[in-house]
Amino acid sequence: MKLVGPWLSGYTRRVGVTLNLLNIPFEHLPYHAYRQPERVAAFSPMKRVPALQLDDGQVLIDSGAIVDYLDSLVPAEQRLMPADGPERVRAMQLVAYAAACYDKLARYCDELMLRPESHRLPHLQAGYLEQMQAGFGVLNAAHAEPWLLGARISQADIMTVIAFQSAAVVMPHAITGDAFPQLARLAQRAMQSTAFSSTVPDLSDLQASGLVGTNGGV
Ligand SMILES: N[C@@H](CCC(=O)N[C@@H](CS)C(=O)NCC(=O)O)C(=O)O
Repeated sequence: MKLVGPWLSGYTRRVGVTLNLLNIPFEHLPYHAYRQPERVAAFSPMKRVPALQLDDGQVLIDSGAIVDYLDSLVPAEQRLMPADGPERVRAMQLVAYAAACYDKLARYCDELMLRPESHRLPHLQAGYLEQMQAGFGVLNAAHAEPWLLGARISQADIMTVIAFQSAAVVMPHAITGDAFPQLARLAQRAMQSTAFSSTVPDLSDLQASGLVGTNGGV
């Protein structure tokens, strides 16, 4: 399999972490949707990442659809989403909150990356941050031990850790471990696994995208 997209893209990282946790080998093609659109287009006609090219040549898009497919490749006891019942509903809702936080972060980042400072709309950016804080608040309160659903790691942990870590890098004064201590602990626990630690975006990639300054700050 070939995974198209950089780790800077949290949705791509979601698929990378899933492949790692499920022990599915893959080749990583870290093409950037905005900086290398033609390379991305060779796999993904809408020039979006992630895209996953299967060994038979078929290309899947959309991280949610991709991780659902990947779960179908492994035995039930290894899957990263509960099959049914209240646990599945809870997992789906936690993933929905985490993905919504990431979506707001992506809009905020688009403002930083694509719009000249003089054309940015401060009330939009403040609104995105407020929505993120509300979403992270829900996830912070939902925490169980050691993972969000209890004993086993799930897609809820993957998307939550990725959204929280990404937001903490872009907004280090607002999205912090002090404000969301359970999420900070969850991220620390996840980073003990190479599934997560091997998919951290390069600082140079963040700088090239204008998301952090050259000293690592915003
Ligand atoms: N719902 C999609 C969102 C994918 C997405 O927003 N990808 C971003 C990078 S994180 C992208 O490719 N943006 C460029 C574009 O949409 O034109 C998923 O989960 O895969």
